[in-house]
Amino acid sequence: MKYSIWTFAVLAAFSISSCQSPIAVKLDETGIIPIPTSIAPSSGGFEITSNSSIQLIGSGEDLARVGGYLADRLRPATGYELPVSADNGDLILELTPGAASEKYTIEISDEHVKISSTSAAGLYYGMQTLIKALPVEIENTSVVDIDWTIGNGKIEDQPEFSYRGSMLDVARHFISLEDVKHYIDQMGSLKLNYLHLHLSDDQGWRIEIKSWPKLTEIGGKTEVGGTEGGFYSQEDYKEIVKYAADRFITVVPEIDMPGHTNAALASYAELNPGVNLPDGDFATLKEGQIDFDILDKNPQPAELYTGIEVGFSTFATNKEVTYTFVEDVIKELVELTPGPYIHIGGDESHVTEKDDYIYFVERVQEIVTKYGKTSIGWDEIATAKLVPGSVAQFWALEENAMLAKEQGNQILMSPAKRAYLDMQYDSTSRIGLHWAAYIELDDSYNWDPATYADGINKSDILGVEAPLWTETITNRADIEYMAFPRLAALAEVSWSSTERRNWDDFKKRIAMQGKRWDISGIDFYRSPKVDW
Ligand code: TNX
Repeated sequence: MKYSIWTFAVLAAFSISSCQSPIAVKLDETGIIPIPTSIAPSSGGFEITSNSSIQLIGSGEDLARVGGYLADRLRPATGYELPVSADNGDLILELTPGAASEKYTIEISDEHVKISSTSAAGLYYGMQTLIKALPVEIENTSVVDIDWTIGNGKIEDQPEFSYRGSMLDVARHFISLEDVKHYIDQMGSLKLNYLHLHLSDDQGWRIEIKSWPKLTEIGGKTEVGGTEGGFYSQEDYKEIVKYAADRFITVVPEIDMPGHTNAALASYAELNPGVNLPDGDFATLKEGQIDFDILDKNPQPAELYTGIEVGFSTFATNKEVTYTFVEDVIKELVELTPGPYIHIGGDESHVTEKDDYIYFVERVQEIVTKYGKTSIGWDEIATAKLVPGSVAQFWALEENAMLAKEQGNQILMSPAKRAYLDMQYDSTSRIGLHWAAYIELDDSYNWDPATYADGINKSDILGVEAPLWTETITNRADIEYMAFPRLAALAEVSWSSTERRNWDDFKKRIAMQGKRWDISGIDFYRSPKVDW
């Protein structure tokens, strides 16, 4: 067969031009989640090649760490060396002067990709965006032979809310250190920045407290269903805090009280009110039938509880030992927790008298303040007088959110009907609860925190958090099935403005994200609302 000179000329011209500007998916047609503030595509594209390298402009440990993450994310699938240095490179991370903010910019041209921000956190978020602008094959852990191209253009991005969180309930079913780290990785890739750990509940106490060792010896032994529980040693907890902090995620530890405390009540008899509430029927006892004084002095420890009912336990709010205990616990937690918040729970204390509840919440807030931290509590705490700056986490009652607002306090938005990751998708979901709602993917996406509750506006809101309660969740597969894809939807609710968000567009992007999850072995729920 003979080729004319023209065939070669055309081929040569094509390969020269494709070498200068490779064919790339347009920047605004990639599957970036959360959707950035603005994406301005331009013609042409950038290609990562075997000659590429990463340049760090600026100084500091955090910058070097982000540079390392970028190399770690790119090396396995490209197979390229991608050296990291301060000298030169076509993949540039630049720390710019100015007040640290989470805002970042990415410029992509034929010659280079440059991510700039005034903070390492901003560069980290820019890096996450860059990864999602690359072909999905980048998620592979072994070499894939394709062109690693990105469309040219400019991305400018900054978050809508400063608190973008998720909660893991490690009390109902204990979650291993490894699985928590895996979850933190996913959070980081979605630009979430607060991990709330629900460390104690009726079914388990999961954090070592050296001054009250029976909390974990006894209270940590079991979990829902009666299987073996577990707890984090202080060293384990520090490891979680560090792993999260390295990914710009702040840990918020929660000790739920005065209700949801059966595990502590089983560990220490003296924390119990006079009568053993889970067994004794307090309401039906009549005067003279029981000597309250004697019982008050000799309370029995509660039995360990492995069911999933709520609202039956309470600390003795009228005894000083309770406050000594709470102070010891908070003191140790504060020493382990560099972040600003301590979560004091406060939900569903159905067997605590209203006045006792208010007295308790107010005293515990004072203890948190004394140790230099800010308290967060479930929305019921707004029925008490809130310390200035403390936060009410809205989950159920709008009137409680209003009480917080009226006191001048901010609200963290976790409406159960939208943000709860433990709610079933529909009646066929293999696990999950549905007391608040069935939450399909579009339900978790299509809401606006700033208009969700009457009277609660954008300026009243600290941010958004997606809680994963674990009554029905026992392992990593269960976590993934409930959290993904909804966590990605909620990450976009917390990061991206309402104006930028669009369900039809999200549907396309989440389908691309699904391909990434498939490659990295994350077994997400294949919502029928999406063409995966
Ligand atoms: C309500 S939300 C609770 C939790 C349960 C959850 C299950 C909240 C503050 N309290 O104790 O685990 O429902 O969906």
